[in-house]
Amino acid sequence: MEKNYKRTLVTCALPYANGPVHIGHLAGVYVPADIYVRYLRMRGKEVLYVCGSDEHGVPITIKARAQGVSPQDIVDKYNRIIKDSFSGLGINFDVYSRTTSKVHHDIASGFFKKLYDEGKFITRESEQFYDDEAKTFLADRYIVGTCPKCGNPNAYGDQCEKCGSTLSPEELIDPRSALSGSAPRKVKTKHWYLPLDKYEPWLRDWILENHKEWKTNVYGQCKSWLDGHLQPRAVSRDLDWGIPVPVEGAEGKVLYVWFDAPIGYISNSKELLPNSWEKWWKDSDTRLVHFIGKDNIVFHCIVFPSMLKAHGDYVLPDNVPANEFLNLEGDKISTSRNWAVWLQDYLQDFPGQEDVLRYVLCANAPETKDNDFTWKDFQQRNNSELVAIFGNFVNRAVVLTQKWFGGKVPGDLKPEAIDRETLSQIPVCRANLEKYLETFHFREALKEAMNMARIGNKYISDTEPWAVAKTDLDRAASILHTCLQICADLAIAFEPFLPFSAEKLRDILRVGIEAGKDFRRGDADGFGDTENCYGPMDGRARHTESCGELRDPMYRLILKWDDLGSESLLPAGHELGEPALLFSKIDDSVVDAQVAKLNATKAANEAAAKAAAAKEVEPQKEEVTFDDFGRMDIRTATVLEAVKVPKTDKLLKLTIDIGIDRRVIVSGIAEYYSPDDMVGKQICILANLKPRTIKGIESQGMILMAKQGDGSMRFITPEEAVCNGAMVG
Ligand code: B3M
Ligand code: ZN
Repeated sequence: MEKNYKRTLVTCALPYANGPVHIGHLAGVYVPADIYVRYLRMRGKEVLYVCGSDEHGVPITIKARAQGVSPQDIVDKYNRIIKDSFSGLGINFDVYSRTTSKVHHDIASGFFKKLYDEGKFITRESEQFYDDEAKTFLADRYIVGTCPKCGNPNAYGDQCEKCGSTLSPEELIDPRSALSGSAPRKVKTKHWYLPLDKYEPWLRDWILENHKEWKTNVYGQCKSWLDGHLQPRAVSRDLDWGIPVPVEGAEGKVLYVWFDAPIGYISNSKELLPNSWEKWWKDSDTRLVHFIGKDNIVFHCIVFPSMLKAHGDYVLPDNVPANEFLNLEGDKISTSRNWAVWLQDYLQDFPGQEDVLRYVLCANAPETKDNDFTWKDFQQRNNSELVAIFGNFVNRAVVLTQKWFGGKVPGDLKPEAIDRETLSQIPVCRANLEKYLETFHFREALKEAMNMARIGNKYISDTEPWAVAKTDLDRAASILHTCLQICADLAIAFEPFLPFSAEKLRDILRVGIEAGKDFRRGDADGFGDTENCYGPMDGRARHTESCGELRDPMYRLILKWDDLGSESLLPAGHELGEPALLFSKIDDSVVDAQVAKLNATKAANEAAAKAAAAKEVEPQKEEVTFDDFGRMDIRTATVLEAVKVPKTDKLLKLTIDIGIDRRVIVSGIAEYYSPDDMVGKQICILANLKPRTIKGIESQGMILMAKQGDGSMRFITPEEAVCNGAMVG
């Protein structure tokens, strides 16, 4: 089954251009993809690395309406923000285009038209909510009403944000249009469907028989979809934002966003490589790999492949290494609740520490199950792994070389067995590293890279060159010679994971790297602007390869992946650059500030939820006369004793002093107050309520409580202590 492909096309899920990117996206999709691409390129593979923004779909129109701008304004804004923040983290796609581009509209339209002409779709009529006032069909999100499950009066037609239930607009009680507020009516509409059921036998064979190597979470999800049997899927929508359905009689209809978005991978490739894109998409020697999050599995493993199969011209994905979700401090990341660490904020708050985030997100990647990001773990991994192991090792090796050998790699003057033994462990790590990277086990891969640093760190601690140098400089030379070889190994091995630090390390070692080739255009860098003129990524190496000239002769030493683990990467006499710290410690105050930011978010969310709940006030009751009111004996009282009523959750038995007597009232407040909270409290009661027996206890009156929309209750307490029995009125 292992095929020798000529080239690899790597795509990353196209982020919706309606909000910035957060750590969940990064850990799930973009960091692993970037590691993979960098690795393949270092190994000399031809790779095209494609992403861009997904700019259609209803949520974008909703955001635009909410802000009083056009959908185009929204996508223009976020396309740029997202692209810039990716690049701030060292994630530089060959192309980051957008699904509102002309090329994309043409390709997606043409794709639909071909399937349409060949009779690959079926049509179906259905009834859809229509807003007569706004004269438009309503997407599920544009219908609001009361949730049948929890009574939230503002549930959406696809979901209730209060109780989290998935809904259909038909289930809403008293549905109304979010556009005009009027009650929508059902109107017949026609749509095109891709009959996925017809592709089911083929999909079963293709995935379940021929792609058993897919990650278990991906394979498992596919299997359960297939076992549940597939239904035809609508590929059009009644909406005015999107790519118009290119057939007659389809006015007011656009391609469903999940039909056009994956075609964006093709369009973006064509936009970058107008003359040679087809070899990437139509030649069976191309290996297509989609990096996505788990919520996109069905679209990339079932729907899009069926579309590609129906079309017939294109290659199918060879692998779809989807990750699970990353949580944040124990809670699900949520854009609407602002429960996230946003990439742009991180880049601002942690300048120069881009790699720390890359490291932590990879070390914690939710590869097989959901995982949690915490700021404490972030700090801990930085301080006790990056700083204490990797950085500390490199720093000791380089500083001692400066001190004792004038900054030149010393010769291997007095070798001992431990040197060889130590170096011999590196190729073992390398073999594991490669195996893990090639099978999308990035966490394990990172551990192997880190093991190389651990090996170095242990070796330098065990051999103590700082002490040895004082008595045996030749032996110290051998030790540092060995250490520096490992430093060079690290500069290679970490390039895919921590490109900023790997580059810093190469500057310290004064070496370049053969990082492979990419397709980024940019004349300033000497790439040239023709599509076939692509050059290596690394600043130093680029210069050597594109024009044969060297910026600095010391960089003539170019490391390659294949050098990893060889025993003489840095020859004796090679002059090092300036020592510098690769990583720096992150103090408690820094992570505490981040946690405080999250706590503030949490508090704001809770307050907003309370305010929303409190607003759900009861309508006014029937009118009463002054006399009616005058018959109520409402007065102040003090709680003398409070005990829980046995075998109940909610009831407290209170003994109270009401000025005229002492009596017992049973009250359903145990959820909100404990008996201890109660004793000594001054409250208000309705004294002349006819006694009732509750759980065998006679209750003589009622305590007045403020009851909020969420059901929570609070006492009505005099502003300051008054005598018991004071009349309220
Ligand atoms: N726009 C991203 C998401 O579901 C979605 C991916 C499209 S990939 C073709 O978050
Ligand atoms: Zn609900």
